[in-house]
Amino acid sequence: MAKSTFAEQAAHDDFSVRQERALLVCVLTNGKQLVGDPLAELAELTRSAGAVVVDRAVQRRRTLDAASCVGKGKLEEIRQRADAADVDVIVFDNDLAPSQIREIEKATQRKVLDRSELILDIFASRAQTAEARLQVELAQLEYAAPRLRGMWTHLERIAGAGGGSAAGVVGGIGTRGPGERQIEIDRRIVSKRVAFLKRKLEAIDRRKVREVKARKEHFTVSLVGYTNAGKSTLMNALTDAGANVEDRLFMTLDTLTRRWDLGNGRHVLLSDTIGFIRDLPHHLVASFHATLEETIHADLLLHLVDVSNPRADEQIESVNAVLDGLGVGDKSTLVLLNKADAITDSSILTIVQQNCPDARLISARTGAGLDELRDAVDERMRGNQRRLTLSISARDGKALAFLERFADILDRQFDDGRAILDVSIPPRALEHLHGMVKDVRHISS
Ligand SMILES: Nc1nc2c(ncn2[C@@H]2O[C@H](COP(=O)(O)OP(=O)(O)OP(=O)(O)O)[C@@H](O)[C@H]2O)c(=O)[nH]1
Ligand SMILES: [Mg+2]
Repeated sequence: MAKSTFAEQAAHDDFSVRQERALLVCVLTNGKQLVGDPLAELAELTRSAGAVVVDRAVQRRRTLDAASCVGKGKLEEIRQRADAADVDVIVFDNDLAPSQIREIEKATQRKVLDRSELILDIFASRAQTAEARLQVELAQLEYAAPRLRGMWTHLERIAGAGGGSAAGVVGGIGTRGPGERQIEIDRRIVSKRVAFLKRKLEAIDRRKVREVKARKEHFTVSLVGYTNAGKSTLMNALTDAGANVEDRLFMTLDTLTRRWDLGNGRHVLLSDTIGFIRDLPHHLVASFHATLEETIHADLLLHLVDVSNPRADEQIESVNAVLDGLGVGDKSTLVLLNKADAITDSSILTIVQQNCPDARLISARTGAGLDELRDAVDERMRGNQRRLTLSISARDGKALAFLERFADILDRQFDDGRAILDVSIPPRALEHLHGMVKDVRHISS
């Protein structure tokens, strides 16, 4: 009796906390260099999506198989291994065409996902804010749209085969069967929803642009980097942001901006945002444009690298590619080699340092290198400042208060109702001052 209750309970527990069991597959084509475990990142992504990795298969081929990515023999081996390990889902590191997914699903009788779908799935499960949810939904629908066609082509074919005289003529009269109608309906629903989401996101984008512009008198610094590099940990070490930190990919999906006091009366605004990854699905980058607004307009980027990761060098390249895609590849950047406390293979550090000689070694966890980082940011900010003498009305309290806040006042004198100020001022603040006060006079510059 007790035994059966226990068994029932166990079965119930198993059901209620059941994580999908995943088999990972990667096809390496010739010319692709192998650094470390080729499935390490896919395993992390799978774990971050909430599934458990139970088996892995790697195949080397000259080219990818057009029909099923892996060859026929490997496909049969995958089917057997999926049966043996009671696998629910097969995840491919390679991006798959809809027809390839269908082919592999048919052969293995399992759900098949590719890397982009897995990333979209993680984003969907992490999206907390209304904005992030809209952004993920748009990316998912845009990714799904071409697959919709794929999903229904078998019905098109069935309808075509039974289409009397037009049978076999692609796109002929006989193809307008129920499948075709269903595709039209689905496409209409998807495209209406996509248009709706785009309109909403454009409005959010415009609001974000206004918000970012409103901060333009501040020097703004944005953390960027590969997912899991430690951006939120650094944000928390430098400010009181209280950002969520976890050893999972894509923990952060929004942007958090906080004041970072540089310890000498000066401060900057620091933003922590979404992490990047190799081959980030481009729909995601496009729909997360509003979230990346701070990064796009930042004065300085801090590119954080997890230098304890064997693929640190590759990850730098991937982040640079996303930054180029956002049009900020040539923005002023400091490269920070994070997790200095966790380095086990110093050859990785050597390679990265050769490629990025100006990079600084830090640890967001232990705080090592953070004082030097503060000084370096302060230097960048001040390097950016202009030294000049201004004359404004001594009665303009608002302008004087603004200068106290956003400029370094090196000397001040009053003469005939005017304040003559020797200042070191960021260009943005000077621009803002001119918008605020009509009679600012530059005495020297
Ligand atoms: N050993 C060590 N671990 C660190 C350091 N910085 C961050 N971590 C760990 O790395 C993991 C990821 O940290 P996060 O700060 O969430 O990374 P992130 O870059 O914000 O990641 P996403 O938001 O997912 O893109 C966590 O487990 C952190 O504790 C460090 O300097 N040393
Ligand atoms: Mg984060």
